[in-house]
Amino acid sequence: MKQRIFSGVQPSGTPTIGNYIGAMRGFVELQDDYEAVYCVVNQHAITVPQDPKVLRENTKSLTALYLAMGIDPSKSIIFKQSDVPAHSQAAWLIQCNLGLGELERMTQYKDKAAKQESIGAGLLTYPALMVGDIILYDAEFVPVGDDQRQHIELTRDFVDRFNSRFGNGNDILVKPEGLYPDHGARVMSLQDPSSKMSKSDSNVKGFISLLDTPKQITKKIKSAVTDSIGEVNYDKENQPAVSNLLDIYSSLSMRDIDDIVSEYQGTGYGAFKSDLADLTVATIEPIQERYNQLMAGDEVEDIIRDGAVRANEIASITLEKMEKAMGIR
Ligand code: ATP
Ligand code: LTN
Repeated sequence: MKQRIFSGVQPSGTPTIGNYIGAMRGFVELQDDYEAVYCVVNQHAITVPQDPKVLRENTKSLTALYLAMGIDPSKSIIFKQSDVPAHSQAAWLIQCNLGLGELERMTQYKDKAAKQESIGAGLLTYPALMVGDIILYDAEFVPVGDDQRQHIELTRDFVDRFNSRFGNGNDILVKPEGLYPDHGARVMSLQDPSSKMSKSDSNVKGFISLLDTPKQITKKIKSAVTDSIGEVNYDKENQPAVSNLLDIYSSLSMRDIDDIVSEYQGTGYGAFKSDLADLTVATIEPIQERYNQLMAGDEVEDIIRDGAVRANEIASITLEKMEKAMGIR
């Protein structure tokens, strides 16, 4: 039997090349070796304010992008989080076994809370929902970007705690491991190399979305911040912005950073940026073609419906085990 993997992306906007390089590209490769479950985590997205109409559209669009990238519903389960009630049910059981201090220490919470005028309680308890996503499917591996390490560690701690509190010597829940890419696990904003590229960034120049037009992509890369040194070098300390562009270049071309650096010696940033724009467009264009076909038909809705049935079957079994162990069933 194949080992199981689980991962999720929030429909809080359109995925960026950061999401693609850091996580989603890997989903496609992994589906041949693992039994893969990929979720559109719409309940996570509502931890910050969302326009209901836009959220519904982004949810369908993200599902179509998963498919357009090459996730194959005959191999993997693709589903929408809110279609499987076990996620919110498990999140409650999990919250009751997590410490407030643990949740307050999460850097994603601190970063996102700092950007909100008023902070919803769900933003703090968000990791409970994420722990639930992973453990409900007995996932052994979770492919994610670097920013999720702390949440994966929390999941591992939770599993140990739950098994020792309620397992009577047995392991009820499976302890997962994070799978992080070797390169591109943390793609930074094109406008600020000290902050993570994020699809919900209010400055759209900071990210490239998978649905940006070739013209927008080229413009965003050409106006990406660099520095006054004027040489293409990989030096995260002194040239963080150029190093970020090199990371993106290397991840998309599968070429070594050193090789790229030597190609652009003495040429300034112009040719380097222009080639990076072409490379990005060439990566994204075929995805967009399939995406447009999918959005024009009914297939996406059918796949979401089928995914919900398959996901419910697995998740309800784990939920029942948790409820029995805790004495509420
Ligand atoms: P939001 O802006 O709403 O917080 P996000 O762009 O940070 O969203 P998520 O949907 O939360 O993205 O993340 C989906 C996956 O993409 C996760 O595995 C996450 O680790 C990964 N990821 C997100 N941003 C980056 C990035 N800048 N570089 C590499 N991986 C990333
Ligand atoms: N928390 C993640 C998204 C996410 C996730 C998951 C990732 C929600 N549930 C389960 C992997 C497994 C984020 O903010 N990037």
